Amino acid sequence: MKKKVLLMGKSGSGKTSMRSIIFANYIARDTRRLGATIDVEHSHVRFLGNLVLNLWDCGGQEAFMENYFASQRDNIFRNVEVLIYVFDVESHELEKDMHYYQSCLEAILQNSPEAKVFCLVHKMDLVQDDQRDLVFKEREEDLKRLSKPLNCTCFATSIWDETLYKAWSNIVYQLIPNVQQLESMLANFANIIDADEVLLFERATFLVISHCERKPHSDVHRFEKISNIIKQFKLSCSKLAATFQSMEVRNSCFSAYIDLFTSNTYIMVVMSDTTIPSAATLINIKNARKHFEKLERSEPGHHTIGASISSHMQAE
Ligand SMILES: Nc1nc2c(ncn2[C@@H]2O[C@H](COP(=O)(O)OP(=O)(O)O)[C@@H](O)[C@H]2O)c(=O)[nH]1
Ligand SMILES: [Mg+2]
Repeated sequence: MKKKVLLMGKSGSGKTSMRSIIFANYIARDTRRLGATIDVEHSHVRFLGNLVLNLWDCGGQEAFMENYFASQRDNIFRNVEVLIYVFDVESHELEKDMHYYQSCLEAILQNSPEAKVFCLVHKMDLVQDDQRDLVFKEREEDLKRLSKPLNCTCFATSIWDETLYKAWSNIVYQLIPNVQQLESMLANFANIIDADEVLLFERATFLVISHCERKPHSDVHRFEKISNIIKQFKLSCSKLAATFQSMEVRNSCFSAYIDLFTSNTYIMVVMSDTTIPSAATLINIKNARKHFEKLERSEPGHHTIGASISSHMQAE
């Protein structure tokens, strides 16, 4: 199942940087070396087995933009599932940015009226800490007003912290088939083993694709923080030619387990009953694996050979 994702916004706003960090294992520092994107760069990201994201990173120089709206209009804006529009929060040409955004929406409305629209107010790290909320709220209001009759979802992002993961997890979540079923299976599993919390991460990107919370937690940013930290750790493992497999963290209040799960996911289980031995939880995770594998394979009407081969390899 292929889904077309358009990544648009002015040149230098950070599109290629965020795509490289989420999907190509770049670290934030390396993005300074990225060259400008010429015209459209296509990449196919196999995500959760059958789901392939077809990312169109559209170079944002004005000459290209004009082209997208004229001669390339149908080609670019047809069959779009998701539009992600990136705004540089420090841009001095806000009006021009908004103008291009609106042209983009017009083309979407015409060619892919069902597309979901996301706006990222990006490079928030450049805004003073105590001003961020205010600046974002203002932009969000403007963007929502300008987007009508379409709805847009806005996120404040930066490549330098976990906000990038928050935004992309939300975006990708909208694209996953079977997501409700996945969620209810996860809730079921969490109940059975009496976990505080269970999360599923996509294997390559470490984006959170599903979670179940049975005990409230005060930090609403914890998922993105974990994605960010574990992804960094996984990358440093791969520099040593080692594969990150699992991890156990324990203190006097809880134990947390992160483990390879299905062919497409990692799982994290948080348990506050510290009398339950690790081995028991690890066996429970192992036993749940096959049920989740089955769900991944049973996507209605979309049995692809690639996905079944990778599930088979995982089963060894
Ligand atoms: N401060 C800051 N710089 C960023 C951020 N994201 C990207 N950049 C920098 O912005 C520059 C342009 O990024 P690039 O991804 O090439 O922009 P694109 O033209 O939209 O693809 C690069 O030097 C990045 O390192 C961010 O969140 N904060
Ligand atoms: Mg670029």
